[in-house]
Amino acid sequence: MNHPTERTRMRQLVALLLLVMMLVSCGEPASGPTPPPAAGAVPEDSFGALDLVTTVHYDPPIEMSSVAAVDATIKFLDGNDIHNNVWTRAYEQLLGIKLTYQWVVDGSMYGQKLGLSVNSGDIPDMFGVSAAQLHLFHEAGLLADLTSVYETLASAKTRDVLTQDPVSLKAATIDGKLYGIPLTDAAVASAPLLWIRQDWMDQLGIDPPTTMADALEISRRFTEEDPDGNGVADTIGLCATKSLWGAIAGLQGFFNGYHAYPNIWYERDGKLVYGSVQPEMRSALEALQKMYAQGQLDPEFGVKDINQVTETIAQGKCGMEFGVWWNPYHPLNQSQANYPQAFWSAFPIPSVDGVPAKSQYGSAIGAFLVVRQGYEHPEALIHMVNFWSDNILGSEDDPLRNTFLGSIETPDVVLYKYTPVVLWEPNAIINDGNKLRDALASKDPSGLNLDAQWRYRIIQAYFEQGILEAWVEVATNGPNGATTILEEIAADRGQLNRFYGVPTPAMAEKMPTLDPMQDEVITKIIMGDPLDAFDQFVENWYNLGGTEIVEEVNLWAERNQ
Ligand SMILES: [Ca+2]
Repeated sequence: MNHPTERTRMRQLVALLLLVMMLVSCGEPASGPTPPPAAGAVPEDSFGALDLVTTVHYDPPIEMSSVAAVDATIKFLDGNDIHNNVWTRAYEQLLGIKLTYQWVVDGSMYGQKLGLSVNSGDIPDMFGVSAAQLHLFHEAGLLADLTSVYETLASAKTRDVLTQDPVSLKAATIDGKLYGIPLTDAAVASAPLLWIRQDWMDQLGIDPPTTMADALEISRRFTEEDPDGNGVADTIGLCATKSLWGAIAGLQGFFNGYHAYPNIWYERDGKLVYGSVQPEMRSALEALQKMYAQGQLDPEFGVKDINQVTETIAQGKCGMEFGVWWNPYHPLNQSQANYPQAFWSAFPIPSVDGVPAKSQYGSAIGAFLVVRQGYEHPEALIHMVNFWSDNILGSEDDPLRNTFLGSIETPDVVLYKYTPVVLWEPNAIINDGNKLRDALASKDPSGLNLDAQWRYRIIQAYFEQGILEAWVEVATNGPNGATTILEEIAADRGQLNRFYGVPTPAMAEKMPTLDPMQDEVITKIIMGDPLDAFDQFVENWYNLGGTEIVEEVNLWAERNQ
């Protein structure tokens, strides 16, 4: 056993590391002190000392104009700004591309400002667009066809990252031609899992759930059998928010246990159907209604927002929630802060029958990089993407990562925010978790990058020194952690939203009415309205525009196979 003061120091260190990593992984700049200013102006870049891969060097250099969204929270090292930073210098020195920004605005103003620029004919050579803008600008004939430059110049790693998510290139393809580079991210990260208070299960001698019947029984026992042992009936089985859906205490994971997929489109009998109006919804609603009637949901869930549910979790009153893989970082960490033994374990969504349940998720593609029609070097964008993919993605080289992404010692300076060319690997969370687990199993962290080595130390601190705060890293990336479930979901236990286009005309017009109608009916049924209200809702949904939306979505699917 360690000396108490040493344990305290270790506990503080773990808390600090978790905080720092959370800031880094969220990309949220910290509000901490700014680093001491460096002497002189812009520090010398040490590109020559790095083992960098490039696929072009324009000589003489070419010009490329762009536009940038830079929020007030983004910090720069001394002497740097958006026009002169490690990324602009790397593009110029290493690739021969002089990247300049015609204007720079706050992220919230970007879409509007871009629309004004384009309308006035002032179109940058390369820029970021939303899915709607991609289609709009394409229809106006403003965008370069990137099909052949992508096919001939994209590096193996670029192709890999752009095909890990099967819909990302499709989302940038119009009439068979590629008009943008999708800015990829981890789609599976939004897939729901079931989080359960492991310490309560242990207290009551409960085995892990495999069926929804098991999950419902756990909910009942958490409500009726005083799992926190305080002699008061003050706990509920399942947390939910008034908004019903979301990454924290959302109910979509519960519905998935009944093979129901609210709010997404999936294939059934050769057609795309809307999950919210399928018959499987009814059995899930029936189960939730029963749980509510028996006090297993918060009686006031219909008015509680995410902050109030977070408070319920922090107070140690809630035993289960359907959420995403990172929930231990927030908000589940708060129950451990108040109850040191609190430990939440992730489980795959249990199934109502013998068929494994699938977690629903949607494409993570929200934006694309495009090139102006008529720009002399459309291929330059592909070389910039290659530079990112070949050097940054999967790199275990700490000096390289520190140079281009940011150093963990100055977490408020997030260097990759200075370039528009940022693609994350859809499978990175899974791969990183597996590397970490391999290192833990062999007790050999030497092959891990700095960030992973810190995670390794945090998990070791939990098992070897009993530092309970470290449970969050154990529950996510430790043995049997949440990221192992993401791997199953990515393989064959996921239900991907098959509609990834811009909203169809009827969708744009009718969904703003249909969505609130749906949520109101669901909330009321859970709180006791007759189940027949669901059948009435389905009829209304089709009559009030749903029929038209289904037709349009299936026409879209035929054109986008
Ligand atoms: Ca109690």
